[in-house]
Amino acid sequence: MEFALDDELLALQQTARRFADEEIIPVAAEFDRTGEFPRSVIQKAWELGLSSTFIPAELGGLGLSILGSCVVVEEISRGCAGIATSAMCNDLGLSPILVGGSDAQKEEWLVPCAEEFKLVSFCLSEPGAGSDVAGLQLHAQKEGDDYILTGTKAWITNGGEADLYTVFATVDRSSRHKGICAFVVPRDTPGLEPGKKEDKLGQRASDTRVVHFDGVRVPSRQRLGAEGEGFRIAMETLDRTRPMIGALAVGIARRALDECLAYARERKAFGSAIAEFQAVQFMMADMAKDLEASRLLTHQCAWMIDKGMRASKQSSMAKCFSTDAAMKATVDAVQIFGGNGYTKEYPVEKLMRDAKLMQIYEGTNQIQRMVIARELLSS
Ligand code: COS
Repeated sequence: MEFALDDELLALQQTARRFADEEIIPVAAEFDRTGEFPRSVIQKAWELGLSSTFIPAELGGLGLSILGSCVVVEEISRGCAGIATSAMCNDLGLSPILVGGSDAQKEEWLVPCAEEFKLVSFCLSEPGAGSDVAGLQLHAQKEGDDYILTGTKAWITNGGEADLYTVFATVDRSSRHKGICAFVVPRDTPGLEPGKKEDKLGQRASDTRVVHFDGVRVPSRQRLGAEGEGFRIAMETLDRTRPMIGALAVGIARRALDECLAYARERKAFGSAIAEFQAVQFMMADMAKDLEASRLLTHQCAWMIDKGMRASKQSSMAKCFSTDAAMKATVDAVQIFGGNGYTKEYPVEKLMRDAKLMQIYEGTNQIQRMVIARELLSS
């Protein structure tokens, strides 16, 4: 069994690490404060090959493995999880085309995203259907050779910034998952309107909005897969992208540990550095062991997907374990920093706010436990 990354991935990891140190960490607090969208940072990440990493090489993309994408995302997230979420959202948004698109659709939609910088959104959640995907309501009315999309999506990352949206809608609400279809919808299609930007607790550099579809006409050649295949396409997409969320969480936890190690060596109490105290050492030891376990689960899952194996259970395990571990690590990081940790002068309160979202998006950690339990009971 080989745990080492190959030379190519090590070089990409170094590029991503340098990019996080030089281009993200210096600006992360300001984007967090203003909630402004860091378009130029994400564009630069794309130019360096650190975003839209899934597009196959034969279509002009990087053709990075899921493992490779996880290595990159961990580094970017160490810089800022909000910026990492925005950059990684392109792979989430493009995955339905990879999973369910024909060769002609892949050529039509993926090649332009490899050739120039574009942002992509994945429109699955709705105001009344976040966890219950089969209950989504956005209606796709067949009219001749077109579909007319009507309804609202919610919590859409890159919702106000994307050039391209992959959208899940139902032709028949009563048939639950069997009625769902996936569509590719360019931003300039009449009737597609992003709504108000959410004012979030954390990951404030990422753009999260409702997106309205008011009679959006979409030709059936923009439907991915057959009518009714949208649910499977959404699930297989999430199986592929949840390890990336695991990697994002590892990036946050690693930053929390690095910040704590530096602070605990400097900060004095009772006449010595607080790093001398077991109470502090044990918190940092837990952070380190949980982050190693998170990375191993995440990389194993990514490796399985790259080998073409079904990995729903491992994908949910990687997402759930790593994001819970990142939450605990960042809460403990604030504790180690004490009063300082609770102020915006130090970076750890942002890590804690950023980590919280990870237990919620791409399927809450309760949904992940449901998927794991179903897989256990059905085998
Ligand atoms: N891959 C392929 N097919 C899958 C699948 C997967 N990972 N998971 C389920 N399916 C199939 C099932 O096999 C079943 O197929 P049949 O019609 O042949 O029986 C069908 O899809 C329906 O599956 P299931 O009965 O499990 O669906 P449920 O409605 O019970 O819901 C959950 C499944 C809860 C897992 C799903 O709604 C979910 O993932 N929710 C969270 C959504 C999420 O992550 N949202 C975040 C949005 S992105 S920020």
